[in-house]
Amino acid sequence: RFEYRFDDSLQQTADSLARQEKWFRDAKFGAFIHFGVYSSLEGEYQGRGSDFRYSEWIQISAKIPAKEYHQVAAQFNPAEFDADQWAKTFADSGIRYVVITSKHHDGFALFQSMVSNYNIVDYTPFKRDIIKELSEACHRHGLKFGVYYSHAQDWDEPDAPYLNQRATLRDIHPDLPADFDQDMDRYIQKKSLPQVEELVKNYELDLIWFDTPVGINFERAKLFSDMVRKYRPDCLINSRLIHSGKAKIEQQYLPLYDYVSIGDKEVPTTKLPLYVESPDSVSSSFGYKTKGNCYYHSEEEMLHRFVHTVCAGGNALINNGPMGNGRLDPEAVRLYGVIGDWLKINGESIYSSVRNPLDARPQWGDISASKDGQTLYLHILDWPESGSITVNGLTSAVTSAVYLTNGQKVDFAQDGDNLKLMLADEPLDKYDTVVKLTYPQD
Ligand code: FUL
Repeated sequence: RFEYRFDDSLQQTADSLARQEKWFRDAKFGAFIHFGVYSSLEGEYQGRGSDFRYSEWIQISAKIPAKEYHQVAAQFNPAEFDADQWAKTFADSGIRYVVITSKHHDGFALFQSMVSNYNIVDYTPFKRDIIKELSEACHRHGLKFGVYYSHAQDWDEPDAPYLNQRATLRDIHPDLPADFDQDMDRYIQKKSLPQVEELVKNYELDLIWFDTPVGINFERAKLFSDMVRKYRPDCLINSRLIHSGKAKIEQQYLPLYDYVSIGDKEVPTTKLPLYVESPDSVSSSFGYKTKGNCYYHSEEEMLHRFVHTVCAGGNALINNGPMGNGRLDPEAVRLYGVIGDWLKINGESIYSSVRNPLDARPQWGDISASKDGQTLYLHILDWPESGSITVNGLTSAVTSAVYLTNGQKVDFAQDGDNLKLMLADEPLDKYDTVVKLTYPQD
C-alpha cells in the first residue's frame, strides 16, 4: 500500500532537524481537524455530491457556484464550539499536537482576516475567531498548535488553480468574462501570502501545514517558507508546501520545509530515511460526513495504523471532523480514547521512541525502540497460535523481556541473532500487547 519512495542519500538540514527535535519527534500523536462551512453540509448539497469520499470537497463534488456557497457560509454557526473542551478531550487521549484547517480549498478562513472578509468573524453570525480560541486552549492544555492552510487551491478565487476533478472553473464562477486570464501569482500576492503573514504574525503557531501545491514551483514555495521563517523561526513546515503526497522528494527543496507529509491515509510499513507524518483520519472522509459512502475505522485498525506509523519512523496525525454545530464527532472522540487508553499503559513504547532498528518488519506485528537503542518494544498485533514469536536480526544479547501491560517476565531463548519468546496463551491487550526487551548495545 505504501508507495512513497525516498532516496537514502537525502539529508535534512541541521535547522530542520533542530526544529523537529524541539518537540515534534517525541510527540508522535497529533489530532488533525477539518472544520469549516462544509462541516454543516455533512457531504451532500441538495441531493448532490455524496458519492465523493471527502466531504470538504462538497463545493466541487456538488458543483456549488461561489455565490451559492457564500450563502451557506453566511449561515455557518457552530454555536456549541468550546475550544477548551476540544483541547481537553485531545490532551486526555494522549494527543500532543493539533492541526486545524485555517482555510481549506473552499477559501473560507476560520480566523479573522483583514485580507478577505470571507472569514468566520466577518462573514457569519458566529463572529468568533476559532483559530485564536483553539490555539490558546491548546497551549493551556500543553498541546502544540498548528494550522492547515491551502496556499495554492482556493475555489473562491478564480485566479487560483485547482484540481478540478469534477467541476470546472466556470461551474464555480459562471460570471467570469470570456477572456478571463487566470494568474496564480495575482492570487498569491492578493490572498494566500498575506493570509499566511497574518497567521504567523497573529497566532502562536508551532506548525503550518500546506496542502495540494498545484502550480507551486521553487520560487513560489520560497515566498511562503521565507514568510514563515521570518516571523516564526521555530514553526515547522510540512513538505506539501511544494510536493504532493506522492511526489518524489528532492534534496534541493528540503531547506524550504522541515518534514515529509506522506499521502492521505498512507500507513508507512518500512523504515524511512526522512522524518514523516501520516495524515490519517478516523473515517474515510476528513470533514464530517454522514451522507453517502463513508465509514469509520474499527478500534483495532485505528490502533494498528498508529503503531505501524510510529514504528516506521513517523508521527500519526489522525483527523477528526467536528460537526456543523461545533461539537466534536463522538465516534472520533471514542476512537481517540481507544488509543489514549492504550497509551496510558504502553506510552513509553511510543512517545520519544525511534523507528524499528532491525532489518525487517516482523509478521506478528512491529517494533519500536528507545532513542539510545538499549530497549526494543515488540508490538504483538497478531497473537500467534503457536504460542511463540521470533525476532530476527539482533546484534547483541537480550538481558530481559517483560510485558508492559503488567511488568511480568516473558520466557525467552536467544540463539545468535534470533530470539524466541514463549508467550502467554492469550494476548494481554486486545489490540497490541507490548513486550519490552532490554537490549544492551556497546
Ligand atoms: C488532501 C485535501 O485535498 C483533502 O481535502 C484533505 O485536506 C487532505 C489532508 O489533503 O490533499
